[in-house]
Amino acid sequence: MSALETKKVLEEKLSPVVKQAIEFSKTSTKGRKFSPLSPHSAFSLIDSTAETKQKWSDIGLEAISKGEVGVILMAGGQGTRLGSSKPKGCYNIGLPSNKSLFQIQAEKIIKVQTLANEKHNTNAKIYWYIMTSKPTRADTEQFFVDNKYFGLESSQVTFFNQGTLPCFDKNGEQILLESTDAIAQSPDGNGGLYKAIHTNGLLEDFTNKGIKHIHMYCVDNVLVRVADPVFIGFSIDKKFLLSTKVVRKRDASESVGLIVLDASNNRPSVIEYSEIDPKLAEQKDEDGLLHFRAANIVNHYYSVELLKERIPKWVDNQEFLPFHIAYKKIPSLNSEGVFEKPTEPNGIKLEQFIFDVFKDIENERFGSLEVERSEEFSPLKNGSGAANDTPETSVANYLDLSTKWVKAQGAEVDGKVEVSSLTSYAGEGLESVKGKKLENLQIV
Ligand code: UD2
Repeated sequence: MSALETKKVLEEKLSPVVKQAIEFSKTSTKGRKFSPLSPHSAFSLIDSTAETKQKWSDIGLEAISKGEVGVILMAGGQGTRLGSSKPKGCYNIGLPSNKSLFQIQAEKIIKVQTLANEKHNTNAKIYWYIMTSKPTRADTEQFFVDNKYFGLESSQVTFFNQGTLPCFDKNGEQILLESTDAIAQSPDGNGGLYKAIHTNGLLEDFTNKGIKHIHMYCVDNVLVRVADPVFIGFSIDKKFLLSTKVVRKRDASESVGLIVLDASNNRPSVIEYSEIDPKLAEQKDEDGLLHFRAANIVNHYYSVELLKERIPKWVDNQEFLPFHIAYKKIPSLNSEGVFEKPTEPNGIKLEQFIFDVFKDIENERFGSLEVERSEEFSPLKNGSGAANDTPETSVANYLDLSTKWVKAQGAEVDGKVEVSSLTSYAGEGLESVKGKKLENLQIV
């Protein structure tokens, strides 16, 4: 089919839905009622006892030792705000070790796999499924090959591509043309994960490998605990089908989604930062805390059982994965048919949001676990010099956590140190630094 025929067919099919998405983006939370999640769904690691954490960690490590845990990394984002030409995972944030986000995360997997196998005298593998988009696939795969998979076996890593969606003009009527024989397209958002799992046959792969539990996270968090046994153990212990990690929202304007209960269907929901009514974001309790403060950090647990049962229903279904719009500068043919790179937003990119399926989960099977931001969340979103979420804040938060860990073990530190993920997963196993004097920016 020619580009013009494709354009016509897709316009007829999608234009009404895109117009709905435009209307939704204008009204989204207005007139809707929300409340914080109820206590039987929302737990806090900050308020949990050491025994509870140990219990969850043991359950998670046992699942890993049985080879039942797989990891999905979402790495299809183009990192536009960061201004990097390479995929975000390749980015060297500036640690003393010069490790990239991909290397830090690969080493987390190696470490937690070792901890589980040493504890259970097994030789299990954690399989890592990395979702890329067309723009990030080649560079990502080459980076792993060049770095010999950072010590993982290449058979442990599977790359798979997410889908694309056509770009529309600003009123949702016409699909833009990238050239006379191609329509303009962009990655279909992190909600494209479910379709990508489906079209790439990953559910069969999970079954063949005996994987029952999936930890899904996003690439741009330098503190992420990949395949976190505590989180996986929590979800297994509570028999949740889907659970999400949250941190306390930094301030009303932080660019994070909010986990809430939607009164319209009494189901869990996430209100994205780009679609929330500022009044709702700024609402405070008597104690001065934000009323809505459970910040989504794109860090979810899924049971494979849930994915098998529900993905066929979710995919290509606007009820569960509606389009969200973003006005963007889209290089395309102008009205005279001449290719141009606009300086102002000239069209709409469509995205699906991974958390829009939360409403399909029965409340008693949905869990939320609040974790300590300083230990688990430091997003890399913006280039150097921005107010927050930059390479500098990522490095500072990583080094602060490492330094806290070694000081807790009785080391003396002249400045800050970097603890490698191969040395310690979450602050454990650092007894050897007791009584030692560590130099500034030393790698432990
Ligand atoms: C995301 C969350 C937001 C909050 C914030 C925290 C969504 C929709 N929004 O906002 O609620 O949790 O992160 O940091 O999840 N990605 C893909 N394919 C795509 C688009 C994104 O794989 O087509 C990945 C991307 O590589 C990253 C993650 O999704 O790993 C989130 O990236 P983002 O930049 O889309 O999300 P952001 O920061 O706007």
